Amino acid sequence: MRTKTSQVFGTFIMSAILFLNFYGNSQSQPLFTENFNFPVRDSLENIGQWYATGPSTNKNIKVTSPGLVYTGYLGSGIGNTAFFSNQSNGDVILNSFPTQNSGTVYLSFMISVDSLTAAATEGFNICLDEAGGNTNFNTRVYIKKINSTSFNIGIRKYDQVKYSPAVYSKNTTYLVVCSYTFINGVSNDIARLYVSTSGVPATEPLVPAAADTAGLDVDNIGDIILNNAFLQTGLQGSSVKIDGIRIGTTWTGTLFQQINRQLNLKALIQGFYNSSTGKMIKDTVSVYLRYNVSPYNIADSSKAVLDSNGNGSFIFNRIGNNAPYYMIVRHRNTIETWSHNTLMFDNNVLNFDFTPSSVYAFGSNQILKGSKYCLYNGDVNQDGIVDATDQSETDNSAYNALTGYVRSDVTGDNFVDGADLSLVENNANNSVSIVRP
Ligand SMILES: [Ca+2]
Ligand SMILES: [Ca+2]
Ligand SMILES: [Ca+2]
Ligand SMILES: [Ca+2]
Repeated sequence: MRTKTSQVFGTFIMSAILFLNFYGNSQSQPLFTENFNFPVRDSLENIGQWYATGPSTNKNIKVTSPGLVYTGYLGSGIGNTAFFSNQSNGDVILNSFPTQNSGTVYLSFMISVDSLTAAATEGFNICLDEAGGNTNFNTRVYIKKINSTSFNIGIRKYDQVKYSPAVYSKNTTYLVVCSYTFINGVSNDIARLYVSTSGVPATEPLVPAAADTAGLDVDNIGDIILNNAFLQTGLQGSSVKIDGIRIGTTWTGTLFQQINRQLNLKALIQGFYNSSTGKMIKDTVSVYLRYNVSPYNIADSSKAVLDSNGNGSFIFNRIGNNAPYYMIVRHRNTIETWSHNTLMFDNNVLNFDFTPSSVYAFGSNQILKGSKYCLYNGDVNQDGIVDATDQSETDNSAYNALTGYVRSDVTGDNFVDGADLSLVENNANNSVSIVRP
């Protein structure tokens, strides 16, 4: 009996631990992140799933460079930032995330107020909102001008603003966390505000900077709104930057967990691929995501192994969905190869296969082996071209019968010999080199 009881109890404990692990992990990944990790734009509309709600005007929320920096924050120093000029009839734009109607929704971001005009009073540039067509602009984070260089920060759940007494300065980047907690019962949900001037609190502070329960509760939260309209904000003509937006359902998940966006890539490396067996010698490659305009800044990178079928999964978490990037493959002796066009993650996933046609590489820069297109290799010194320098290094390595994981092994068999030299010579004769925009 005793044994049986402890077994049952043990099984229960294990199940509980497994359940908590699974539940904990699935709960902790953020619902939404936005680092504005794409080129400077005159309007934030129509990229990254941001779109205008209400009339679209030329009083845009812009994307400007550089992004905001706040030491220790996951959203710090990535890409660019949203810039608000607080115009008359300015744009109101919206993005969506999985709808929540219980627990707490956390929203964190960096904010820098760069100017406060003579006419400015108090207003807001960011808030949460009900999912779908209902707009109630809940959980607004307010700025109230004290004078031209200082301000207060407040929170408004639904119809009145509660300010923290702390005084903040312009041209300084602060970390703001606000939250909305659903509570059973009528008109009792709570919106809370936390502001950090340095560091990122590891756990939710016991006392918020300000909190508000006044007014109606919302049915759910599923949208985030950015607001450039001073008729609603009262910050007319003032300059504000907001960056590194993160939304989640726990404090630690929002501030310390990543959304993993996964590229499922298939690519074959010329010398590593055997067209008679249809298999490739597996090896590590790096994938870079670059902006779609010159100078094609690197937005993110990831390293993984391409397996014997040429398949690999690469995780990114600095970029977002529905923004265009060139995808670039690099490998110890492969010619850097760019995707034929820009690509976008959708719902945190991107699938891409270079092998069915040469055209999937920019400039059709691939070579056919059997029925598959492969990335050219032989660029031993990784300078972007296969030429006499690569030949010379491979020749030396072959002469010395070099073994192991070396860059002049372009066939991937951990040995440098005539086969490697032959491939490098062929590609050098054909002046194989990077083709890129
Ligand atoms: Ca940014
Ligand atoms: Ca309630
Ligand atoms: Ca070279
Ligand atoms: Ca070899």
